[in-house]
Amino acid sequence: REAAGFLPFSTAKIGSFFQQRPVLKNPFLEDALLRGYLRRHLPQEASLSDLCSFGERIANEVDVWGRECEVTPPRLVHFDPWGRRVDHIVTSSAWKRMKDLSAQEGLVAIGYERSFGEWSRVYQMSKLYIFSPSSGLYTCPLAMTDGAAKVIQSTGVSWPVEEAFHRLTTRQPEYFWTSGQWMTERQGGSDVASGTETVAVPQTDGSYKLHGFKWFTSATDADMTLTLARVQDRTGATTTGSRGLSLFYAEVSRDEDGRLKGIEVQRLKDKLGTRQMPTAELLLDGLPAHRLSEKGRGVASIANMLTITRIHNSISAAAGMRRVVQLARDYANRRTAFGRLLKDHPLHMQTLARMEVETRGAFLLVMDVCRLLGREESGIATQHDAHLLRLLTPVAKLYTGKQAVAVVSEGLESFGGQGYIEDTGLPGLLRDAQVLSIWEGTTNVLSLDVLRCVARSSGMVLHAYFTHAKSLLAGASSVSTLVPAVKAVDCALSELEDFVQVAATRAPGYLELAARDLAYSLARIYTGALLIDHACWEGASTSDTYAALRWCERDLCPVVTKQARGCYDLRTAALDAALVYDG
Ligand code: UCC
Ligand code: FAD
Repeated sequence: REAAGFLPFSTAKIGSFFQQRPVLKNPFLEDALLRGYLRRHLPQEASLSDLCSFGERIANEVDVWGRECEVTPPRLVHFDPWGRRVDHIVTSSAWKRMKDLSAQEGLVAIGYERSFGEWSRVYQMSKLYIFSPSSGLYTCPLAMTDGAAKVIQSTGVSWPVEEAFHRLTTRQPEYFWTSGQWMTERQGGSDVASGTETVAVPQTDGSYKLHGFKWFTSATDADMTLTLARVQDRTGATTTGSRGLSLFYAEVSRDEDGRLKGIEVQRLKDKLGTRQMPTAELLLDGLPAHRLSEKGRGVASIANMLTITRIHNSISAAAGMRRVVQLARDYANRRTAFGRLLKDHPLHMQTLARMEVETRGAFLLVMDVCRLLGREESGIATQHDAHLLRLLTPVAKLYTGKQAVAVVSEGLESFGGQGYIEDTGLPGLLRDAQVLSIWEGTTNVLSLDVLRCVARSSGMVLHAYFTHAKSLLAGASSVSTLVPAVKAVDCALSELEDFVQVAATRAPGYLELAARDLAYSLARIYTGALLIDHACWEGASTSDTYAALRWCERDLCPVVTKQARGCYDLRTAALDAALVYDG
C-alpha cells in the first residue's frame, strides 16, 4: 500500500494499528487447577455450577465495578454545609454494590451455613479467590467480617453480639453488616502489647467507653468493630503489656445530629495501593463498647480473627497471582513481537510457566489451610490437624504475601510498557499485592509467630508437620515421573528435621535469626508435597506433574543452606548491623 502512495499515518493522526487488550474470561473456567482441586475434593454439582455462574458474573459485570472502586476512591467529609461535624466517608456506588453482592453470594455466610460440611470453607474461599482481583478490595472488609463472626462464634452468640453475628453472616443485603478490626495504634502495629494506649472506662451498666487513637482502621465504613483496650480500675490505673489487653465489641453508629457516637475520623490515609477502600485514623472519644473477652485475654481472643483474616490474605495473594497469569497468557495470544505472537517465544512462555508454578503452589498451600479450618469447624479435626492449622496459617500468609509481589511484578512486565500504564488496571494489581506482606502481621513478625507456636507446643506442631508432609508423598512411590520431586522433598524434610534438632541446642538468638528462612523452608517443602500429592490424583494432568517437578527444583530448605554458611551465628548478626550502618 505504501508503494501505491498510501502511508499509514497519512489519513489518521492516531495510526492504523491498535493492540487488542487482554480479556478477562470466566476466572473459574480459566483455572484448571481450581477446577481439578474441586473435582477431587468437592465434586457436588451445586458448588461447581455456583462457582461457574459467579465466574461469569465476575467477568461480565463485577470486574467493571472493581475498576470503578479504584478510580472513584473514598473521600472524607468532615463537616456538613452548616458547619456541623459529620465525618462522612463517602464511597463509590460500586463499593456499595460490592457489599450487596457479597451478601447475596454468601461470601461470608457460606463459611457459617456449612452446607458442604468440612469442605464449606474450601467452597467459600474458592468463591473469594475468583472474586478477589475484581472486588475493588471489598475482600478486605469481608475478611474482617468473617474474622469478627468467628470471634463471636467462639466467645458465644448471645447478647450483646447476637444480632451482630446474624448480620455478619446473612445473605440479605439490607441486613448485612461488615466489621472493622482496630488493633494498630501509633506506637505499634506488630507489638500490639506495648503499643496499645486505648483505655476502657467501665460504666455503671457493665458496658465501657473507649478512649484512644487507632492509627490504621481499614474499611472504616464498617457497621461495627472488634478492638483492643486496657480496662481502667477504680483508680484509673491500667495493666501494661499483653496481660492488660481486653477485646471489645463496638457499633459504629450516629446520634440524632448525624455525628458518629464517640468517634472522630481524623483523616483518611493516602496509600500506595488499596485506594479503593477507606483506611482512617480514628480518635475514640468515649466510644460505647462491650467487653467480649475476659480481662487481659484480648490478644488470645482476637487470635481467632487473625487466623481468619490471615487465611483471607493468603487467598487474595494466590488470587492476585492467578489473575495476572490469566491476563498475561491471554495477552500472549494477541501480542506480536519480532514477527511472532508472544506465546511462540519460548523464553516468554518459560517466564509465564514459572509464574504459573508459583501460583499453583500458593493455591494448594492456602487451600490446604482452608481444608484444615473446615475440619476444625466441623468438629472432626484431630489434634494433629489443629497443630497443622496453627502452624500453616502464618506460614501460608507470610509466604504467599511475598510470592504475590514477585509474581504480579513479573506479570506486569509481561505486558511490556502497557503493564506500567495506569488505566489498563494492571498497576493496581501490584500496588494491592504490596500490602499483603505488611498488614495482618509482617513477614518477620509472622516468622517469629511460627517460632513461638512451635516452642509452645513442645514439638507437637512440628511433629504434625513432618508426619503429614511425609504422608502426602506416600501415593507417589509408584509414580516414576515424580521421582526427582519426591526425592527432593524427602531429602529436604530430613535436612529440616536435623536442623530443628541442632537449632534447639543453640542460643535463642540463633533461631531468631533463622526464623524467616525456617518459615520459608516450611512453606516450600510442604507446598512441594502438596503439588506431588495433587499430581498423583487419578484425575491429574501432565501439567500437574510438570508443576510439581518444577517447584521441587528450587532450594526447598533455605534454612539449611544458610545455616551451612554460618548465617545465623551471632557474629553474623553483628556484621549485618555493621553493614547496614556502614558509613
Ligand atoms: O492489619 C490489620 C487489618 C488489615 C485489613 C484486613 C486485611 C485482611 C486480608 C484482606 C485481603 C484482601 S489488623 C492488624 C493486624 N495486626 C497483626 O496482625 C499484629 C501482628 N502482631 C502479632 O501477630 C504479634 O505476634 C502479637 C500481637 C499476637 C503478639 O502479642 P503478644 O501478646 O506479645 O503475644 P503472645 O504472648 O505470643 O500471645 C498472647 C496469647 C497467647 O495465648 P495464651 O496466653 O493462651 O498462651 C498466644 O498463644 O495469644 C495467643 N496467640 C495466638 N493464638 C497469639 N497469636 C496467636 C495466633 N496467631 N493464633 C493463635
Ligand atoms: P512495625 O511494627 O513498626 O514494623 C516495622 C518493621 O519492623 C517491619 O518490617 C517489621 O517486620 C519489623 N519488625 C517489627 N518487629 C520485629 C521483630 N521483633 N523482629 C524483626 N523484625 C521486626 N491495622 C489494624 O489494626 N486495622 C486495620 O484495619 C489496618 N489496616 C491497614 C491498612 C493498610 C493499607 C496498612 C498499610 C496497614 C493497616 N493496618 C491496620 C496496620 C498494619 O497491621 C500494621 O502496619 C502492621 O501490622 C505493621 O505494624 P507497624 O506499622 O507498627 O510496623
